[in-house]
Amino acid sequence: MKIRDIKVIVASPGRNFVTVKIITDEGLYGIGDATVNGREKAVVAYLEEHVIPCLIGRDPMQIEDIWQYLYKGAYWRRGPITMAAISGIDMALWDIKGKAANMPLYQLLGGASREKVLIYQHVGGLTIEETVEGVVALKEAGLEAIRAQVSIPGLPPIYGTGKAKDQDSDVFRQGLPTEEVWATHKYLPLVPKLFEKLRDTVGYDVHLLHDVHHRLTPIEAARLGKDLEPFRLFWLEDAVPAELQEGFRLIRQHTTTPLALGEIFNTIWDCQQLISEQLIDYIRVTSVHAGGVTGLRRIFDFASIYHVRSACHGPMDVSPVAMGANVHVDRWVPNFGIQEYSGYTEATHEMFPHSWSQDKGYLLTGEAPGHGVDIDEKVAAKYPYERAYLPVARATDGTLWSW
Ligand code: EZ4
Ligand code: CO
Repeated sequence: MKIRDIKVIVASPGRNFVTVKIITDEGLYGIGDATVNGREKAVVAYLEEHVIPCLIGRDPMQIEDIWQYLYKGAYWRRGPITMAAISGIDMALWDIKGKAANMPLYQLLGGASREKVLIYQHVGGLTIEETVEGVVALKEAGLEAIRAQVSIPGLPPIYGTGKAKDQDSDVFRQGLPTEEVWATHKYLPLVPKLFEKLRDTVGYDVHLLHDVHHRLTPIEAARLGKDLEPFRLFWLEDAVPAELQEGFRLIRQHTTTPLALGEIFNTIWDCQQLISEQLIDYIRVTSVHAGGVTGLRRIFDFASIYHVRSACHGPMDVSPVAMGANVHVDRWVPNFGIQEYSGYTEATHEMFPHSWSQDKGYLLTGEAPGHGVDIDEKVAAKYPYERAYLPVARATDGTLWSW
């Protein structure tokens, strides 16, 4: 079998997705996700100019060799753009191998360690009351794990907590980044109040999670983790930006609140120290950003010897294709923790027909060969690319903040 053609499809059925389609001379094809939220076209150029010409005519069964060729062979290793391109190609090749073997991906990996994959979904509110209502509703809908976020009173709504004020502004209409306002001293005492109210209302049967979006320093995160201990969080996510991995030693000395990290990591090297020193409990790398199925498998196996569990990032900008790859890895990986799932627009489901499905608080892989996700190119053509960004954050005095 030989790779005959590789297409890159960019479409925006609610948000932008970059999808790779590898077509073989035997008619089999595979699909991969290569989306980097807010930097999509950089990956398209990387693939079209630098990757695809090198792969035409190669044997698509040689997944490991192609991965190494694109990683070591580029000389310029790592980085989100390179690794998203590798991830998209890798996922599509595993899809082809699954179809050729007539086996679902989790079988190729070694078979199922579990029947279904635990997920968490998101609730955000402008007030504590609004967030509590949302959590109650999701719990009643059958969710077993829920991420809860709340806006800071007196400041405009922040990402994940409701419609931002400037979504009505010119900046938003021009597709430029919105700017959010941040105040650590107001946030730190607010979050424990939210979780106190949540535990009073829903009890301790449901898992509760919280995402800090990298906005704290280690000592501030240590304080927050300590204050949250009575409320038994499943985890505190992205407490601190982790370029300085040893920074997590400080948080760890002070709190038993479990820590999760990794949604912006690309390789095992970004989390090697965090894992080997047992500074985190969950590693949140995802197939589209950390080297595809090949990358995830390597990172999760490494994590397994240090009691660190998997928790693939799965927001709306991780496409249903990457979600398919994630769910198959989740079904296999022995040290599975949880899978994030924030749902998709109707148009996104229509554009990516998929064999995975949701059953209340779980995702099921289905039994289709490969990762079981396809792309409907006619639907994709209806939703052209639109420039869009993640927001940026500034402190109340204007200082640009981590996000
Ligand atoms: O900010 O998906 O846990 N999920 C998150 C997400 C990320 C975006 C980045 O593209 O924090 O909302
Ligand atoms: Co996050």
